[in-house]
Amino acid sequence: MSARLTGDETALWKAAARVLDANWTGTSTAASPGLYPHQWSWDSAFIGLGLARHRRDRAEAELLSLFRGQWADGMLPHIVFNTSLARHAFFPGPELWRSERHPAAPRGVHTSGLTQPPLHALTALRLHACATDGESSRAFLARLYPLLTAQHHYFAQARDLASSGLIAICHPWESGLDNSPAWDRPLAALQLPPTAYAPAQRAHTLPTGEDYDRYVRLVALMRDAGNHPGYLRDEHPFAVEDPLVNAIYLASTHALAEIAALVGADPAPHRDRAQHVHEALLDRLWDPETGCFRARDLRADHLLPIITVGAFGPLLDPDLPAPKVRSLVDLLLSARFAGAAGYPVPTCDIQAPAFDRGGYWRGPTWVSTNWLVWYGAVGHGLPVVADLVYGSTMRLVRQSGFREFFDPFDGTGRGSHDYAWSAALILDLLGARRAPQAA
Ligand code: 2M8
Repeated sequence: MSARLTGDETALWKAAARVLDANWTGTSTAASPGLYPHQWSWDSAFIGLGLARHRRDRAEAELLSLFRGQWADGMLPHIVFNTSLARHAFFPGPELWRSERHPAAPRGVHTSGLTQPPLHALTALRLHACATDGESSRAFLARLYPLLTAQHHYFAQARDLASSGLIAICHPWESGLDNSPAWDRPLAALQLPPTAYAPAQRAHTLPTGEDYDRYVRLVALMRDAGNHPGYLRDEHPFAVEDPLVNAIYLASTHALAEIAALVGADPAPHRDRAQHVHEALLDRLWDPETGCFRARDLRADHLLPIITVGAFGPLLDPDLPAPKVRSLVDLLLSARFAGAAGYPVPTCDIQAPAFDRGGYWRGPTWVSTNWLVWYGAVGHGLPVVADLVYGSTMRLVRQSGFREFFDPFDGTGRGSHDYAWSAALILDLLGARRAPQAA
C-alpha cells in the first residue's frame, strides 16, 4: 500500500477536513451544524480520531472540552450543551435534564444526565499513536488519564447492575444506536403516564410520538431519582447489557491499561477488569443458537430476540476465540447483513421484521458502526471483512457526501448533512491506509 493518497483520496480528504473545520466551534465540534449543534460524547470520541490526523491541537481540545462536563462521580454525560446557543436549539435541552440541580454535576456547564459508549480511552491512545511529538503527547495522556480512569470507575461502580462484570445502559440513547429495534421490547414494557412529552416538531428523520414519550419518560425517571446507583440497579425499568457498548468498554479498558503504562501508572487493575469483561461477554451475551452476540434485558432476564450490528461489536475484543470470530464473520457476510446489501453494514438484520432501510438506526448503514466493525476486523487480521467495510464506507461518502446515515441497498444519503463523525472517520480510514502502524 502506497504511503501517498491518490488524487481522488486527496479530494475526499480535503472535503472531510472542510466539514470538520466548518463544524469547529472554537473549543469543540458540533455533531452536525443544524440538527445537533452541541457536543455529544461518543461523537467527540469518533471526531477525535479524525482530528488526530488533521488538527491534533483540536483533537486534544475536543476531548478536554467534553471532560469539562464530567460529573464528580466520574460519569461523562452524553451531551455537553453549548450555552452560547438559544435554549431551544435542540430538544431535549438543559431544561429537561436540569443538571444544575444535581450535586455531582459540574458548575457553569449544562449537561445531560445520561452517558454514552466509552470510546474515549481508545481515541486517546490512537491520538498518541498518530503523534509526531511523543513527549507532548505523553503529557496530554497524563492529563487525561485520571479523567478516563474516573469515567471507567463510574461504569464499574454504578453500571454493573447485575454484578456480572458487564455494564448496563439505562436508556436507549446510552447505546448510541438510539432507535434500534433491539430496544423495542424493553421500551414497550414501560408504563407511560397520560402526559405526552414529545415536542410538536422534530426533524422528520428523528423518532417522534409515543416512542419519544418513552424516551423522555425514562429521562425523567432517572433525573428524579438523582441517577442514584441503587435506584438504577433495583427499580429503573430499562436496564440492558448491550454487546456493542460492552465491547467498546472492553476495548477502551485495554487502551486504558496501555495509557497507564505510558504515564507511569499501574496497568494491572485495568487488565484485570478487561479479563472480567471479556469472560462476562462470552458467558452472558453469546447466543450459541444464532452464533452471535445479543443484548440481555436485565428486567426480563433474557437475551433480546433481534440481531443488530451490535452483534459484531465483540470483534473489538482482542481475545475473542477464533471459532466465535468465524461465526460472526459468517453472519456478517450472509444475506442477513453484508451479503444482501450493496452498501454494508446495515444496522439491523435485513431479514428481521423490524428492519427498515430508511428508519433511524433501524437498518441504514452508519459510518460509525462501519468504523467499529472495520477496526475489529483489522485487529483480528480479517482483510476480506476490513476491505469490504472500508470500500463500502468510501463508496457511500463519495456517492452521497458526509451524511448522517445511508440506505444500505442503494447508498442514498439520509438525515443531516456535514455530519462530523462521517467526515472524521473517513480521515481516520484514509490515514490508517497511509500509515498502517497507526491502524
Ligand atoms: C443521535 O442521538 C440524539 C439524542 O441523543 C437524538 O436522537 O436526538 C444518535 O445518533 C447518537 O448516537 C448521536 O450521538 C447523536 C448526535 O450525533 O445523535
